[in-house]
Amino acid sequence: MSEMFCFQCEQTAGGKGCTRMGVCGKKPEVSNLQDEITASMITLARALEDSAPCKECENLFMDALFMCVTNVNFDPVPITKMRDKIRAKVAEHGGAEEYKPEDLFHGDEDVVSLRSTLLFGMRGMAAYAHHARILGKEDPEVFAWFQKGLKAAGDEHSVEGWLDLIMEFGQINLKCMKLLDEANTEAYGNPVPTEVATGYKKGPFVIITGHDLLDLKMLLEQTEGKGVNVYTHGEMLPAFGYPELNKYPHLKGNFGTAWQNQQKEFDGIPGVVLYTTNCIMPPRPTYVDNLYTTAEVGWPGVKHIEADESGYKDFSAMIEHAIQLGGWQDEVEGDPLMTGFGHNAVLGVADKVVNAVKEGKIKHIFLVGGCDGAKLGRDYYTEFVEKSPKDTLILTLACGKYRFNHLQTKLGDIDGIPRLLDMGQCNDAFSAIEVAVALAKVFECGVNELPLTLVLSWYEQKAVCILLTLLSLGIKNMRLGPTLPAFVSPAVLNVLVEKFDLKPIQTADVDLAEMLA
Ligand code: SF4
Ligand code: SF3
Repeated sequence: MSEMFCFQCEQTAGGKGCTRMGVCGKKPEVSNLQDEITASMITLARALEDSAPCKECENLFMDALFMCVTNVNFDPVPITKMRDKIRAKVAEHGGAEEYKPEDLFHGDEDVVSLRSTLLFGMRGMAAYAHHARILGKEDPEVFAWFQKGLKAAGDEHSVEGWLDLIMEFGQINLKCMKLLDEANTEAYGNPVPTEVATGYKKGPFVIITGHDLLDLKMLLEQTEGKGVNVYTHGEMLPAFGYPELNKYPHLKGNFGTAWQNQQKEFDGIPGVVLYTTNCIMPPRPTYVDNLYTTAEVGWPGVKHIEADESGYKDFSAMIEHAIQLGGWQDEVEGDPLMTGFGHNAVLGVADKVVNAVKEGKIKHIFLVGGCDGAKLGRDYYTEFVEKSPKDTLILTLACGKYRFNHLQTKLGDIDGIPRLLDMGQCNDAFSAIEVAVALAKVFECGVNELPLTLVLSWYEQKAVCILLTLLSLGIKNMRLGPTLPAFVSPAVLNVLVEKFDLKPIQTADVDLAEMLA
């Protein structure tokens, strides 16, 4: 009898499922609570079926789904609280047939696969919806879909019915990413190509990681004039592209690389770290006391900062802590990185790109994007970019870029267009879609006819929702790695291969040769 079952991320045990303890550090208690949360949400969605949309329930769905994303929350206390809140809502609305945690894994392999795909995708979208909502952006269709999707996840469907539902979800997630793009660009301006310092300066500091730009904005405001520097980490790097965030001189640079290196990079640091979303890893004793979490993130015993009624977060105790720790006593200068190539910046030079394609100076465009992770097989992405011919452009996004963003200078440019263009965080897959659609218009063809190939890396559920959006747009011939999701059954994979030519990555040499043939 296994103590838990979770197979939602790429590092799942043995490529099948974590049954005794999560490879990520998730304990059975937390995994089982997350299943209870998911089952209770399905019961609540059933109970709400005929009632008018309930804002409170929509927010609850969103936050609870977000909380279940890999590497977000490992603390049974807030997770139990969340479960009880949902159960109280179920009791308030009453009358629905109870959906039980074991029902999540009930049915044949393909049904479990399809149900899990939908639920995991929704977890990813919930994170994006959360970021949009705190910036005041809401799309009723997106928010109402949490209830619709959860209710549907508890229903029976044919395989075709499940696939239709998953494709519908992909389109809703596209709307959600658009909403977040609007929220970010309206709040902080359109990203502009920006050079980002790496290494660090003398003095006290806060490192901010995760994906939440509003947390960064509040942190920058509250550290202003206090002699405390702020560094981005992981998925926060693209913040430098936004004029309204980059205008603060004490936003000094980017520290470290992608999430899986944090235990090494944060070891013994003389400053504090704020986690705004995933990915938090089991902290080492050498830095655990310097950590803070906020929003849906949690780790047992790590200090948590809540927003007040108006959304304001008081970071003063954390900033004071950073001052007391004293910060770095020396300076280290690393090679700069470039970011800020969002859709506005890329489409701003669209004429140049189009001409270079027409003149044969750009033969192919690759989107090499997605999550990073600990697996050795992820060197594929470094090798792929290193070996990509000089007449190819590489768009990238999300934390997988740390596999090759240090190669920026070496990769060079084509007629002044840098060959490597960092479009931003994972949700900025929206930017890549905008660019692809615009290019298809200019060349009067479909996106699949463009000299463009998507080479994706996945780890957690945000990558799942993005993949579903790309499939729902009919994008074919994508490569996915480093391994295929354990929750995709062989029969479901067959459908994806037949319908969309989705392929697992092979070797960089073989894939490049195939794509450029
Ligand atoms: Fe295992 Fe991933 Fe689930 Fe963690 S999130 S328990 S590593 S499958
Ligand atoms: Fe990375 Fe955790 Fe997915 Fe936003 S920070 S992409 S893994």
